[in-house]
Formats: sequence, C-alpha cells, structure tokens
Amino acid sequence: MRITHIHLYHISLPYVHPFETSFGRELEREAILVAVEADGLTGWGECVAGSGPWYSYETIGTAWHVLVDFLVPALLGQEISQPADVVARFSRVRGHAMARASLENAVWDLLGRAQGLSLAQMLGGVRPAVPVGVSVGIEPTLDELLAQVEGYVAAGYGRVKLKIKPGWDVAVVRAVRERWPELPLQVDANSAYTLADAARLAELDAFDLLLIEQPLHHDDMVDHAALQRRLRTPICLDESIHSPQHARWALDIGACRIINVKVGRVGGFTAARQIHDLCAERGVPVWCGGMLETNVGRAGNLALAALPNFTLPGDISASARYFHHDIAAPDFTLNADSTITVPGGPGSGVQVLPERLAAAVVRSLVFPLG
Ligand code: NPQ
Ligand code: MG
Repeated sequence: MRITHIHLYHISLPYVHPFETSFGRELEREAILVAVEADGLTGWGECVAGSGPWYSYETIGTAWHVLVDFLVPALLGQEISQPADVVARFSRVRGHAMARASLENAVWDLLGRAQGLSLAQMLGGVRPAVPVGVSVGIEPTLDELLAQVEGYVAAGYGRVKLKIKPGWDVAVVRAVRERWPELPLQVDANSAYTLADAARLAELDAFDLLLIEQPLHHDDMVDHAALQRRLRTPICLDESIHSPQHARWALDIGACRIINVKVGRVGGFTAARQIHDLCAERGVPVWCGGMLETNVGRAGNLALAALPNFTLPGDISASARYFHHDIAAPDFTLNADSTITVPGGPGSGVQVLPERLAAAVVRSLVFPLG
C-alpha cells in the first residue's frame, strides 16, 4: 500500500476527574492523533506524549516537531506491506518513541483494515477479554482517596493501583489495605524516591502488594537492582524501559521482576511485542500500562494485552473513567469479572467520530502540505 496522505491532529479532552501523580495534577488530556491513508482506507494512531516533560522528556510539542520534520517525511509516499517496513524507515531516529509509535501503530491499524484482521489477531492475541484494573491518582485527602477507591471497587474493578510519593505512601496504603483486605493492590511512585528511602519502601512489604512500580530515578536500573535485593515485593519498571534492549538489561541485572509495557514508551507494537516475547522466555510477567488514552490508544492496549504473557491486570479502564465524550466509538465497558473485551477489528475496531474530533482539535496539519 502506498501511503498517500498523513493527517496530524493535536487534541485536548477534559478528564472526568483530575489526575494527580508524583509529578503534578492535570485537568485535561492533550494528545496527537495521526491518520495514514492508502487505497481509500485510513489507519489511526495515538501519540501519548504529555503536555509537559514530566512522565517522559517527550511532549506534544516535541512529538509534533519530530513527526512533522522527520517521521512523516520518512513515511509519506512510501510503499508499505508490513509494520517492519515502518520500523526500518524510522530506525535512524533516536528516542522519541511516542512519536514513532503513533505512526507505526496507525500503519498496523491500516494494514489490519486492509486485510480484515483485528490488531489482536495480527499481534498474536490469545484472550477474548483481558483482566484490567484502575489507576487511582493522589487525592487532596485520605478520605477523598478512599471514596475514589470505593467507587471503583463498586464499579467492579478487581485490581487497584495507587499513586504514591513521599508523604503519601505507607499510611495511605495501610488505610486502603485495612478497608479492602483481599483487594489485589499495587503502587506506582513515578520515580519519586531514592535509595535513601529504601527502609520506607520496605515498609510496603507488609501490605501484600502485587508490585511496586518505578520507585526510583526514571532512567535508573542499578539502584533499582540494589533496592530489589532489599524488598520482598516485586519491583516493576515502567519509565526505565525504553526498548527491548532496556528490558534485557534490566532483567540481566535483576532491576525488576515484572515489566509494565506501554506501547508508546517503547516505540510501537513491534517493540512492545518483542519485550513481551523476551519476558515470556525468561518467565517474567508483563502487564499493559496506560497513559489515559482516548479510545484509539485504548483499543491498541486491549489488543496488546491479549498476548499470552500479559498475565497481570492492565491499567486499561472503561472509557467512562477518562472522558465524557471520547473522539472514537464504541466506548469500552467493564465486564462483571473485571475484564474488558478485546475489540474484534478490523484493525483497532474503533471508529474516529469526525464531529467529536473536530470539537477536540487544537490544531491540525495534512501532508502532503498544500
Ligand atoms: C504510569 N499512567 O503508569 C502512568 C503515568 C501517567 C495510568 O498511571 C499525560 C502524560 C498523562 C503522561 C497520565 C497511569 C499521564 C501521563 C499518567 C503519565 O506511570
Ligand atoms: Mg507507571
């Protein structure tokens, strides 16, 4: 298929509820949607970079730049028959994984629509529905946090992740654990601690957590390996794993026992599946992380989480947890067993709604430039 047109849409959608992590509180999700056209078909991808360089150095602005000046020119007008063709065309680009992933994933969607295959089928998914949980942000008070968790448990979420930071950790986890003694529970520090906090983090061993996610520096593996030796609870790396190579390095030195796979952070479905395969070979469980995506990104996460070694619940909640009016349909809902059904395709299985997209657009661009 020859890629004849590429569209970029910078969008903004208000959250249903503000989302606070150790790096700050946000009220709306900015994102970039990319659309690739060939043979009268359109494939969609979502760039999960944030408004600012807090979770990652990538931002909406850097992704827009790298897409416009390097990635779109490398793909526009090219003959593509498989995702590997896109990976090859982007191989000169260092970093900027979220920008690369958005275009590569749009091509996966395009190829799936052309071939009548779902993303899950293309990736090798084995589950019709995937176990999911919810990521609960930091709240102004413990009472408000407990009310949030209560609402999600009542809605049927069978696994909860709490965001933690110094001053919002042991007491909060203890309170949630006392109220829900059997609830599968995990925490995510988004790099808010150092090795000097090892004793404090070891106190979390008392609460039977599934894992502690990215407690230390966002690019660290060495200190995480030292910390893992002092913790009973498995460390799960998120921010530190930028590629399949990083995954291998982390496992080789014992920096973690679990990996959070985010398709944007590692540069697309191709790399995400490679990390899945490596971890499966090594007997290391993976799970699908979330970036508060629209239904476009969420559909891709569900397809990825259908792979066999995604054995822990993903940060993939129902559409209603995120936005009032998503830009794509259908919305995803939670099944009674805390799973979400993997879309059946073709491609991602969701359709972008033009009027919803138009209402959310901040700026847009179409290539070739008129
Ligand atoms: C995590 N996600 O696992 C991330 C953090 C995160 C669901 O906890 C804009 C840009 C919004 C980056 C929201 C969850 C974000 C973001 C959350 C990163 O660490
Ligand atoms: Mg995380």
